[in-house]
Amino acid sequence: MTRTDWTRDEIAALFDLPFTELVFRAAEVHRAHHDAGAVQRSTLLSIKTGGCPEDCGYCSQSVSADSGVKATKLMDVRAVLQAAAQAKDAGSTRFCMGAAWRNPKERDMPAVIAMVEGVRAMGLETCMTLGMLEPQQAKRLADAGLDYYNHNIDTSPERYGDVITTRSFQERLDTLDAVRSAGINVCSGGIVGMGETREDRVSFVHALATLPEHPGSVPINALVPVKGTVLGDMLADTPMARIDDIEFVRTIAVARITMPESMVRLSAGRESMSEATQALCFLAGANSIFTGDKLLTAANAGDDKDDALFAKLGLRAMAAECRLSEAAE
Ligand code: SAM
Ligand code: DTB
Ligand code: SF4
Repeated sequence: MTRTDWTRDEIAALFDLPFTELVFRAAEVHRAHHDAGAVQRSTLLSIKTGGCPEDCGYCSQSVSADSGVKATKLMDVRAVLQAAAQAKDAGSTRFCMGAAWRNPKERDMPAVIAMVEGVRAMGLETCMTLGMLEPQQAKRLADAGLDYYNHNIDTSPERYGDVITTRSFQERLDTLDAVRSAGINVCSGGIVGMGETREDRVSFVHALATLPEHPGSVPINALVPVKGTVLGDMLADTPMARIDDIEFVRTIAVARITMPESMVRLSAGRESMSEATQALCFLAGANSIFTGDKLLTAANAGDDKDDALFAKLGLRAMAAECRLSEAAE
C-alpha cells in the first residue's frame, strides 16, 4: 500500500544515505511502479503573464519584482488552441496553461473553460495553474474536463513565510483539497535552490508525501534565478547558495521513494543543468519534463535538445494516460 505516514526522520535518513545507495533504491522503486524507459512530456503556455499581486520571492511575474516582464491580458482562446496544436505536433501529451493570478475572477471563467474544452478535444491532457481556487471553481473546471491542476506548496511550511507573505501555506493546502474533492488530479511540488537548508528539503518532501493522497504529478523545480526578484538577486550575490547538482538528484530520489506512484517531474532549471545531471535525475526516478523553448517566462532546454538527449539516453516519450479515450469520443 502507498504510504502517506512518512516521518521526517525517515525522510531525513533517506537523504543521508550514501548517494549511490539512494539512487539505486530510487531506481528500484521507479522500475517497480513505472516503465523506466519512458518520460512524459508536458508543454507550458503562459495564458496571462505578469502583473501578479502575490509577492513570491522567486517569481518574475510578481508586481513586487523588477524583472522587466510585461503584464499582458488573458490570451484569446483561439491563440491558445493554436499553441496547443503545435505542442501536440512536437510530441507533447499534456498542455499546461498558467496564469499570473492570485485566483481566477468570475469574468475569466468562461474563457478558461473554453480553453480546457478545446485542448481536450485535440486529444491532449489538460493542466491549468491559475492560483487559488474556490471549491465551486474547481468543480466547474472538473466539469469542463480538466485533467490536472498545478498548485505548488513551493517549499517547507517552516520556510514558506520567508518566500511568500501574501498567502499562507494553509491556503495552498485548501486549494489542493478543493481540487482533489472536485476529482481533478493534483499536480503539486515546489522549488529547491532557494537558499534553503537540507532540513527544509526534508520538510518539503514530508509535506508532499503526507498529503491525504500523493499528488499525481510532483514537479521539482530548481530555482531559475531571475534578476529583479528577491531570490534571483540574492543568488546573484551569493552564488554558493545555488543548489548542488548531487543534492538536487537526492531530492528527486527521495521524492521517488516516498511517492512511488507519482510522476516526478524534472521541471524548471533544466536549461542550466548538464546532460549528465539530467541523466542522473532520470535514473533516480524522474519520469516527466517540460518540453519546448520556454517555460512560462524563462527559457527551457528546447525540443531539439530534448530529442537529442532522449536519443542519447535511449529514452522514449510516454503516451498520454489520462481520460483521453473519453476526449476522443
Ligand atoms: N500563479 C499561479 C501559482 O502561483 O500557483 C500559477 C503560476 S506559478 C508561476 C507556478 C509555479 O512555478 C510556482 O508555484 C513555482 O513553484 C514555479 N516557479 C515560478 N517561478 C519560478 C522560478 N523562477 N524558478 C523555479 N520555479 C518557479
Ligand atoms: C511548475 O512547478 N513549474 C512550472 C509549472 N509548474 C507551471 C513553472 C515554472 C516556471 C519557471 C519560471 C518562469 O518561466 O517564469
Ligand atoms: Fe503570482 Fe504565481 Fe508568480 Fe506567485 S508564482 S507571483 S502567484 S504568478
